[in-house]
Amino acid sequence: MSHDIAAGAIDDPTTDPFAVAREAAAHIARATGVPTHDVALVLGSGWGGAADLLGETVAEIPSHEIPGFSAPAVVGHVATTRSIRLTGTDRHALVLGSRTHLYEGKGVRRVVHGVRTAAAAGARAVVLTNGCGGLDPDWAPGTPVLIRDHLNLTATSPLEGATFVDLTDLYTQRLRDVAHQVDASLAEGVYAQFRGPHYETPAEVTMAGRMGADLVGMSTTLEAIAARHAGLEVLGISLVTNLAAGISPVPLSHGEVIEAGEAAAPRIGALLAAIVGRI
Ligand code: 8IG
Repeated sequence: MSHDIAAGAIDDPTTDPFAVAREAAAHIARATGVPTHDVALVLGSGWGGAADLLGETVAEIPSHEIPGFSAPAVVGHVATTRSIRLTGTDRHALVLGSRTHLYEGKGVRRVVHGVRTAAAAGARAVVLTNGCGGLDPDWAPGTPVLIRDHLNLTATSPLEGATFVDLTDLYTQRLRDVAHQVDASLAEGVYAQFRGPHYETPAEVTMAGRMGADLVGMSTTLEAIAARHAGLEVLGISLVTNLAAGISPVPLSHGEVIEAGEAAAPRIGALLAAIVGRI
């Protein structure tokens, strides 16, 4: 089938990744019966159930069947893509239940394929969520934090060639204001993306803090850049699932991440539903 050829070839330099994204959007429209989506969400670590309160799930499809998408690599991630009709509206959210991480080694095009597909599916805004380490000892595991700006420490970009994109208001003030209307107490922070998959050393966390980071993680910044390039408004929300290495007296574990996500699920689910309803 033609979409398999395009999907397999997304890393081929002669393939247009935006053409694969259009194919993926066409597949989603066909498989969900929803011709266009209005907003998209990417669910990171700890956010698995957080979209359940958005509205009625109209369709749920295995993500790996969509052209250009690959199977999830992280335990605790959900490998489906859902179309949800937002409660009380005729608008639809496209919920990507997992993401491809840079550390998987599949290339940057795959990392940002989800947001490009969301744009091709008609979305005007994307909510990028993640689980991350926090540098502020006051942010207990389970604290949601709005991303105000980022440090892309991956030494790469999703954009190819002379594609100069302004990132001054990347995590738009407008959407952060919307989030603050829902919860005025939401903290904001600067998110630093490391390549991973190892967590940082305590020295690297100190470095990130001196460079201005409040949050450390392994996702989001490349997707945000690609989203802005594709014309999407971006809202980023991190769930602090652990104190960053050296801030916490105990070593980091993925189990702790899953636990913090489960404990925070009701709060972040309600938060997400209220925010997306107002976007
Ligand atoms: I969840 O402490 C989660 N993801 N880089 N550091 C990095 N990524 C993370 C962390 C963390 N916690």
